[in-house]
Amino acid sequence: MFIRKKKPWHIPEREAAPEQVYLGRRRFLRDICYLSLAGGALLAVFPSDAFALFEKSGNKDAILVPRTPTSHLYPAPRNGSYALDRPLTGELVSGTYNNFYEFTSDKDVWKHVGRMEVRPWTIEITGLVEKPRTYDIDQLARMVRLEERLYRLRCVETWAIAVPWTGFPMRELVGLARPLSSARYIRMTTFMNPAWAPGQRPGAGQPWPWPYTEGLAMEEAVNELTFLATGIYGHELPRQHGAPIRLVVPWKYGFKSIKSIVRFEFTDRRPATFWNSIAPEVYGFESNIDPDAPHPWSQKMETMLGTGEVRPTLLYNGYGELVSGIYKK
Ligand SMILES: Nc1nc2c(c(=O)[nH]1)N[C@H]1C(S)=C(S)[C@@H](COP(=O)(O)O)O[C@H]1N2
Ligand SMILES: [Mo]
Repeated sequence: MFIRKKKPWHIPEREAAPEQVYLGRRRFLRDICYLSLAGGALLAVFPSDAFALFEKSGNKDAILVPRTPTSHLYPAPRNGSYALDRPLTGELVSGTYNNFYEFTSDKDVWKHVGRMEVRPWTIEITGLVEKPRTYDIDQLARMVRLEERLYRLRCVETWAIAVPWTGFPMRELVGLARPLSSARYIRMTTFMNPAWAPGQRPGAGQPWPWPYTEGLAMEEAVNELTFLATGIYGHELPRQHGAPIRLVVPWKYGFKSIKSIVRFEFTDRRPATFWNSIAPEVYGFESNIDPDAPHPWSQKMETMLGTGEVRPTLLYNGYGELVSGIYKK
């Protein structure tokens, strides 16, 4: 993410179908064959075309949905309050172009997550709370009311998606924790497991500050938009999207939406976060989406994955009505 490559997410406009069109397996094999024949040359000269070809071919194996003790909770009823201004991104598109640096710094995360085990999975609630406790993920999923919401997600790299998440508002988790009045921030942490995650092994590229951490101010955490997702597209999260539970804060750049969370720590200090410690001038703690804020590369436009549609980026990603009040003080 730090070093920008050529725009590999740019997918030609001609692929206009908003909903995923699944082509047959034979077609996929043929395309893959072309891909490996044309191989490196094609990728080197026409990275975007090669990528579009791969996605169109529809590798269903890319989307592995874990079966768990709470699979029957999906699909959850949709909360219609969160309408989209654009078509949904196809499942194979958003599930084959991901950021998850624990596994790889390339976008084909789905090929690298096979060792990750999503059960058993516990979530620790700790720090400045009345009710510190460790929850089993399935216990927690039964305690809350799961719902589906359509949200946009905008990566600071300038690609964007629009997807149906399943989960529950983070304020429900805050309610379970009962923060003390001294708690001002929540620090979230992703798993640390080099046996699953090659990116966390010693000598894997940059000396990154694992585990991945992120943080929100308490007022942000209890905003109605702030969502903890356990599912997407009407089923549980595939690993590449951050199974079994990840944050979704759609008015902030995508890196704030931390994946595969194991701990929520309530604290009185603004926590250090993964990308902010690596490059504070590029990845601010707040990182609200703002097309006009000074940034090393322009944030004015965004490209929808799958269709390649280029759209102007909106302040707070278009969610200002719900969140701008937090910042006007
Ligand atoms: N633990 C962890 N969470 C993470 C990341 C990561 O590398 N590790 N990448 C972030 C970035 S940069 C983005 S844009 C979103 C992408 O979410 P998606 O792959 O589900 O679309 O996840 C965010 N959450
Ligand atoms: Mo991102």
